[in-house]
Amino acid sequence: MNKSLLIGIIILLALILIIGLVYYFVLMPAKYSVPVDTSAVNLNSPASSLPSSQVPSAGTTAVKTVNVTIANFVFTPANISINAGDTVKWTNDDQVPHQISMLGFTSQILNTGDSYSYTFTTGGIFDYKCNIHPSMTGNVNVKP
Ligand SMILES: [Cu+2]
Repeated sequence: MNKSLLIGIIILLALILIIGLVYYFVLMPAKYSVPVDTSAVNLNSPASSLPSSQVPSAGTTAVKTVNVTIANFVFTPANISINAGDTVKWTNDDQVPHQISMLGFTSQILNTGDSYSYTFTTGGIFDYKCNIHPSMTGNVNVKP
Protein backbone atom coordinates (compact mmCIF):
# COMPACT_ATOMS: atom_id res chain seq x y z
CA MET A 1 0.00 0.00 0.00
CA ASN A 2 2.58 2.53 1.13
CA LYS A 3 5.06 1.13 -1.36
CA SER A 4 2.73 1.50 -4.38
CA LEU A 5 1.90 5.05 -3.33
CA LEU A 6 5.62 5.84 -3.19
CA ILE A 7 6.14 4.32 -6.66
CA GLY A 8 3.23 6.39 -7.97
CA ILE A 9 4.79 9.59 -6.60
CA ILE A 10 8.18 8.69 -8.13
CA ILE A 11 6.56 8.07 -11.54
CA LEU A 12 4.71 11.41 -11.28
CA LEU A 13 7.94 13.26 -10.41
CA ALA A 14 9.73 11.51 -13.28
CA LEU A 15 7.01 12.62 -15.71
CA ILE A 16 7.26 16.24 -14.49
CA LEU A 17 11.05 16.07 -14.87
CA ILE A 18 10.77 14.68 -18.43
CA ILE A 19 8.25 17.35 -19.43
CA GLY A 20 10.54 20.00 -17.96
CA LEU A 21 13.55 18.66 -19.84
CA VAL A 22 11.56 18.56 -23.11
CA TYR A 23 10.56 22.21 -22.62
CA TYR A 24 14.12 23.20 -21.77
CA PHE A 25 15.94 21.41 -24.60
CA VAL A 26 13.33 21.56 -27.38
CA LEU A 27 11.57 24.90 -26.92
CA MET A 28 14.35 27.07 -25.46
CA PRO A 29 16.90 26.48 -28.29
CA ALA A 30 14.22 27.53 -30.78
CA LYS A 31 14.04 30.90 -29.03
CA TYR A 32 17.79 31.38 -28.69
CA SER A 33 18.67 30.32 -32.21
CA VAL A 34 17.38 33.67 -33.60
CA PRO A 35 20.46 35.79 -32.61
CA VAL A 36 22.77 33.08 -33.99
CA ASP A 37 20.96 33.22 -37.33
CA THR A 38 21.20 37.03 -37.37
CA SER A 39 24.96 37.02 -36.88
CA ALA A 40 25.32 34.40 -39.60
CA VAL A 41 23.50 36.77 -41.98
CA ASN A 42 25.86 39.55 -40.90
CA LEU A 43 28.92 37.47 -41.72
CA ASN A 44 27.71 36.39 -45.14
CA SER A 45 26.17 39.56 -46.51
CA PRO A 46 27.32 43.17 -46.50
CA ALA A 47 25.73 45.40 -43.87
CA SER A 48 24.36 47.67 -46.59
CA SER A 49 21.83 45.03 -47.59
CA LEU A 50 20.07 45.38 -44.25
CA PRO A 51 18.20 48.39 -42.88
CA SER A 52 20.57 50.19 -40.52
CA SER A 53 18.23 49.62 -37.60
CA GLN A 54 18.57 45.86 -38.04
CA VAL A 55 22.33 45.63 -38.57
CA PRO A 56 23.67 43.53 -35.72
CA SER A 57 26.89 44.72 -34.17
CA ALA A 58 29.85 42.49 -33.50
CA GLY A 59 29.28 39.85 -30.86
CA THR A 60 26.37 40.36 -28.53
CA THR A 61 26.92 44.09 -27.88
CA ALA A 62 23.68 46.01 -28.19
CA VAL A 63 23.62 48.92 -30.62
CA LYS A 64 23.63 52.31 -28.96
CA THR A 65 23.25 56.00 -29.69
CA VAL A 66 26.04 58.38 -28.65
CA ASN A 67 25.10 62.04 -28.18
CA VAL A 68 27.41 64.84 -29.29
CA THR A 69 26.52 68.35 -28.19
CA ILE A 70 27.41 71.41 -30.27
CA ALA A 71 27.95 74.40 -27.95
CA ASN A 72 30.23 77.44 -28.09
CA PHE A 73 31.46 76.30 -31.52
CA VAL A 74 32.80 73.04 -30.08
CA PHE A 75 31.71 69.43 -30.53
CA THR A 76 31.52 67.70 -27.12
CA PRO A 77 32.87 65.08 -26.96
CA ALA A 78 34.92 65.81 -30.08
CA ASN A 79 36.47 62.34 -30.27
CA ILE A 80 34.22 59.35 -29.75
CA SER A 81 34.65 55.62 -30.11
CA ILE A 82 31.71 53.40 -31.12
CA ASN A 83 30.98 50.01 -32.65
CA ALA A 84 29.73 49.47 -36.20
CA GLY A 85 25.93 49.68 -36.10
CA ASP A 86 25.91 52.42 -33.48
CA THR A 87 24.36 55.84 -34.12
CA VAL A 88 25.81 59.26 -33.40
CA LYS A 89 23.33 62.06 -32.68
CA TRP A 90 24.53 65.67 -32.90
CA THR A 91 22.42 68.34 -31.22
CA ASN A 92 22.99 72.07 -31.72
CA ASP A 93 22.79 74.00 -28.45
CA ASP A 94 24.34 77.15 -30.00
CA GLN A 95 22.41 80.25 -31.02
CA VAL A 96 23.91 80.01 -34.54
CA PRO A 97 23.35 77.29 -37.15
CA HIS A 98 25.86 74.49 -37.76
CA GLN A 99 26.10 71.73 -40.37
CA ILE A 100 27.85 68.36 -39.93
CA SER A 101 29.93 67.40 -42.95
CA MET A 102 31.84 64.19 -43.44
CA LEU A 103 33.02 62.05 -46.33
CA GLY A 104 29.78 60.28 -47.23
CA PHE A 105 27.21 62.66 -45.85
CA THR A 106 26.29 66.25 -45.05
CA SER A 107 23.56 66.99 -42.54
CA GLN A 108 20.84 69.55 -43.01
CA ILE A 109 21.53 72.98 -41.49
CA LEU A 110 21.08 72.53 -37.75
CA ASN A 111 19.43 75.52 -36.11
CA THR A 112 19.24 75.95 -32.35
CA GLY A 113 17.80 72.78 -30.82
CA ASP A 114 17.96 70.77 -34.05
CA SER A 115 19.66 67.40 -34.12
CA TYR A 116 21.01 65.02 -36.76
CA SER A 117 21.60 61.28 -36.40
CA TYR A 118 23.82 59.03 -38.50
CA THR A 119 24.35 55.27 -38.14
CA PHE A 120 27.87 54.06 -38.88
CA THR A 121 27.79 50.60 -40.49
CA THR A 122 31.47 50.13 -41.31
CA GLY A 123 34.64 50.44 -39.26
CA GLY A 124 37.20 53.23 -39.62
CA ILE A 125 38.13 56.66 -38.33
CA PHE A 126 35.72 59.28 -39.66
CA ASP A 127 36.81 62.92 -39.42
CA TYR A 128 34.07 65.52 -39.66
CA LYS A 129 33.70 69.27 -39.47
CA CYS A 130 31.11 71.99 -39.48
CA ASN A 131 30.48 73.12 -43.05
CA ILE A 132 29.77 76.68 -41.89
CA HIS A 133 32.69 76.91 -39.44
CA PRO A 134 35.43 74.58 -40.81
CA SER A 135 37.60 75.12 -37.73
CA MET A 136 35.05 73.07 -35.79
CA THR A 137 36.20 69.45 -36.11
CA GLY A 138 35.63 66.09 -34.51
CA ASN A 139 36.03 62.43 -35.31
CA VAL A 140 34.30 59.12 -34.82
CA ASN A 141 36.35 55.96 -34.37
CA VAL A 142 34.13 53.06 -35.48
CA LYS A 143 35.25 49.58 -34.45
CA PRO A 144 34.12 47.00 -37.02
CU1 LIG B 1 29.27 75.56 -37.20
